[in-house]
Formats: sequence, C-alpha cells, structure tokens
Amino acid sequence: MKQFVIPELGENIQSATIVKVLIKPGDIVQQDQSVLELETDKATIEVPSDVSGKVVEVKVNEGDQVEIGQLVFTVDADGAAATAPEEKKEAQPAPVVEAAAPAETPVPATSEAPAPAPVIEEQVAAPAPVVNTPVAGPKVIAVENQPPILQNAAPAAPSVRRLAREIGVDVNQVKGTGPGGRILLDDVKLHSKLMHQQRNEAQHIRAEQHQQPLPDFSKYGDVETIAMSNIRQKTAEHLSHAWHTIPHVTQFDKADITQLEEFRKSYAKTAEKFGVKLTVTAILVKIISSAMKTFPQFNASVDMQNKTIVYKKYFNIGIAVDTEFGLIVPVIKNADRMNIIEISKEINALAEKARNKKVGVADLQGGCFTITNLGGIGGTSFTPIVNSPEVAILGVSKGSIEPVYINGKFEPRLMLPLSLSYDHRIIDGADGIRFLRWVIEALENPMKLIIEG
Ligand code: CAO
Repeated sequence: MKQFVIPELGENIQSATIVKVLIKPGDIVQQDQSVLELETDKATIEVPSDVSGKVVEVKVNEGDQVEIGQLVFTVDADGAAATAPEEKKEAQPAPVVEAAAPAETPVPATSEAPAPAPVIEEQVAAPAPVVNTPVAGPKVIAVENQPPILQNAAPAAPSVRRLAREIGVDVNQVKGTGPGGRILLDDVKLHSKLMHQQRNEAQHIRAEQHQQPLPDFSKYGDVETIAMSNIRQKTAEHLSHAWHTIPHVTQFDKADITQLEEFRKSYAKTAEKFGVKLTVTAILVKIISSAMKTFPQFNASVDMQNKTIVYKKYFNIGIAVDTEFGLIVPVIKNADRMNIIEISKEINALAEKARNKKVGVADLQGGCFTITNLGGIGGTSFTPIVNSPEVAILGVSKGSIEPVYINGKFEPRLMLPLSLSYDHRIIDGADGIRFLRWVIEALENPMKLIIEG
C-alpha cells in the first residue's frame, strides 16, 4: 500500500484549500496524473500524483483545508496498471508557482539530461504540476524530467527553463539563437534585459503622461482649460517615446552660405519660371540624401529587440512643417532621385497640404531622416529630438551675417547654424561630426554634390 500526501507547494505555502478531488476509490491512478486542484493564497494549482496503482481510500473532501504532508489517499500498488516504482517518490518535483511570484519560484532540482517540452496549460491535461493564475490568466510551467507533452514548444534545456522561471521570463517568448532555434542561457538573459528595458521605458512614458495632478491654478488668477488636439497628443506621445528611448547627442556647427545665398538670389527668377521659390530647405534635402549615401548609418533604424540595425536603401526625407494645428512631418520620397527644383515643388505641395489638413497618412510615412528648419523664424541653435525610429535629425537655425577671420582679416559672411541630433546607440561622435562637416562642405561648395553626391 502506498500513500499520497500533500507535497511541497512552494515557498511560504503551508496549507491550501481543496477545490477539486480528481480521483475516487477504485480509480486507477498513474504517476503524474492530476489528482487534486488546490487553491493557495497565491494561485490555483493542479497537483500530480507521485504514486500509481488502484485508489483504495480517499481521506479528503472538496473544501477541506489541508497541510503539507497530510494524507490524501492510499493506493494498492499491485492494482491494475500500477507502474510507479517506489523510489520515484523522492524524485518528484513539487508543484511550482510561477506566475504568482516568479522571483521566488521554487524549482525542482533535476539534471540536464532529458530536455522536456514546456507545457501549455490550456491545451493539455498536464500531468506535471500546473499553476493557474487567477489574475493574469492561465499560465503554464514546464517541469523537468517530464515527457514531451506539446509539439511546437520552445526547445530549451532544463537549466535554461529553470533560469527563465527564476527570473520571471516566459521561455516560450524567448527567441532562440542556438542550433535549430534552441534557446540558450544567454537568450533568456537578453530577453530578461529587454523586458526590463521596455518596462522602464513604459514607466518613464507613463510617468510623463500620467504626471502628478496639477495644482489649482485658478487660485492665482483666471485660467482656461482646453482639450489637447489629436496631433498634440500624438506629438507628445511620440516625442516622449523618442526622448526616453534614444540616447541623444546634438552636434553644432555653422556653414558659410554666403556664396550659396548669392546663387539662390541670382537663380530666384529662373526658379520662379519653374513655379517654385528656391530655399535653403530644398537644397538641404538634396544634400542630406547624398550625405546618407556616404554615411549609411544615418539611414538606419535600431532594432534592440532583435539586436539588429536596419539599413535602408531608399532616401526619404521628412520636413517638419509648422502649422496652426501643430507640428506635421510630411515625407519627400526618393529625394535622391529628384533635382532641387523638384524637391522645392514637393516641399511646397506637402507644406500646403499639411497646413490645409489635406495631408494623407502615406505622406507622413516612410521617412529616413528629418530636417527641421526654424531659421525662417529665428534662433541661433536648438536641440531637435530624433524622429524615432529614424536615427538623426538636422535642425537649422537663422542664417546671419557674422565676422569670420579669413586670410588675416575679418570678413562679413552669411553663416547658417546647424544642429545635428543623432542616436548615440549606433552613431559615434566622430561620425556625427564627419556627417555634419560633409553637409557643410556641400553647402559651401555645391561642386561636392556633383562630384561625390
Ligand atoms: N535662415 C535664414 N533664413 C531662412 C532660413 C534660415 N535657416 N530658412 C528659411 N529662411 C528664409 C527663406 O529663405 C525665406 O526667405 P525669403 O522670402 O527672403 O526667400 C523665408 O525664410 C521663408 O522660407 P520658407 O519657410 O517659406 O521656406 P523653407 O523652404 O525654408 O521652409 C518649411 C519650409 C516648411 C520648412 C517652413 O515653412 C516651416 O514650416 N518651418 C518650421 C519648421 C518647424 O516648425 N520646425 C520645428 C519642429 S520641432 O518643433
């Protein structure tokens, strides 16, 4: 005769309530078969049998409060289908509570040997100890030394599963980089790191958006409260996200555009014939699309989830447009294939559409790099926020005449202040200034575009 007693249920769990008794006298019980459903203060647990044989007597009822070690039922091991050897009892893992308290999960000590498949609770009548989490929904854990139960399960060694459980990672969510997609220890660690990063980012963003309640300003004077427009909300969310996820560096420099300005003025009449006004913004679009060919890391996006960098082979430039509804960034597609007249026309058309609320979703998508020119209004410099998932943005401030020391004397030159913000995760400081110098040289000597662009 063998006995089944309430096994260890997890750290700090001494007792539980029986929700269901899944066996009765006369039943043939197999080892690992679920025999009880217990409710603890942390979770609902299915408890597997560590004995097999014919049930002789059941000593508990549904609703009973039971304690660890308490006798539940006895079996006649010689009964039909009795298969469990006595020594199995010691090797049986205790039920594991994962979702309710991942960091404290007690883990059965087992060898690496047979790599088990994880158990998905909803899909199997799991013979392994299973935990239902009442709040987060059913959650399943794998138990070492159990036979494979589910196909398409994440392939991972027991030690990997154990680590995942201990640090609260769902192994089924981890991308395996081992042979045949096998999940390695490092994959679990990386996944955990990313989870934490994302959680922190989300917290930061939430903190931004759900700030502490404002004081009652009306105590100090008249106020008016109006709802944020959609554009304002989206702008706030998008910029908060970019600010919290991208480590920004802003590099400042100035371009001498004296010659360029002379050319721009002399060319104004010709440009008019094409129906456009030639502006420094249009020229910059052309220059930036060429510079990105020389510096491909500026035409990229960072994928921290997969630890990859996506390099784009197309050159779409977004232009920040100031409208009465807020900031809108329409995108000039394939700017590298256009001449400056065509770019000017496109900027005018898109800016017009943006200001008349006619801009379509397609006009706003697919950008690789953004230019934000505040110089028509003023300013000596500013620190633009990278338009995520792009990795760089060029801010342009007001060009003005400055004394520049050339060949032993000061000369009045028209200097254009530029502010390049970039994502320091993939762009190093040296590359940042190289890129900006390339842009400046192209502004100062347009032949560079013809030769190198
Ligand atoms: N320095 C000095 N003058 C400048 C200049 C600069 N950096 N940029 C433009 N100008 C001048 C132009 O040469 C033009 O002068 P003229 O009439 O004498 O030729 C005048 O300012 C107006 O230019 P524009 O604004 O019509 O044309 P643009 O192509 O330079 O700019 C656009 C187009 C859409 C970028 C601009 O209208 C705009 O909306 N700028 C604001 C962008 C913005 O809000 N950025 C902030 C984003 S972050 O909040």
